[in-house]
Amino acid sequence: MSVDAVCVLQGQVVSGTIYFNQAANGPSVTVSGEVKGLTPGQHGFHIHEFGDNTNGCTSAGGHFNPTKQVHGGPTDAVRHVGDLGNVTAGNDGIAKINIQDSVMSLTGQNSIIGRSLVVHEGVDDLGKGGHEQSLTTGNAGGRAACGVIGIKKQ
Ligand SMILES: [Cu+2]
Ligand SMILES: [Zn+2]
Repeated sequence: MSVDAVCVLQGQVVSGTIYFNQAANGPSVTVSGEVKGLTPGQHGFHIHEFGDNTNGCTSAGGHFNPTKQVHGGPTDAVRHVGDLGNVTAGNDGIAKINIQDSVMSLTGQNSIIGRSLVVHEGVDDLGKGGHEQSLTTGNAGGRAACGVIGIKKQ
């Protein structure tokens, strides 16, 4: 049995639907789907700690970080579990997502189910920007849209 999850991203102008799949005991999570309404270019894309949208995307908290590391890029050894880097929108404002990640999971300690997915207004510098927020948020700016990751109906 594989595990399937889904997140409906909702913001003022940005929206999208993102799917997560992991084979039974599989080593990685496949993240796929589409985000629309973005400005062209790169946008930070992270799992945040809480599946709480009571105060909009703000109440999702910081990046999901059960291992207490500093912020990084998805291919870095040192990163938050929630760090998926950037997604890139074309001139049509659409970003097509197809990511494989072997740090986060849909089961166990690093499970992202019940947490939030956030897409940002700006670029995630992957911890390398030298800004005071680089090592916590990647200095990716405001939260353009968010949604709670839930178990998908089969
Ligand atoms: Cu974020
Ligand atoms: Zn992070």
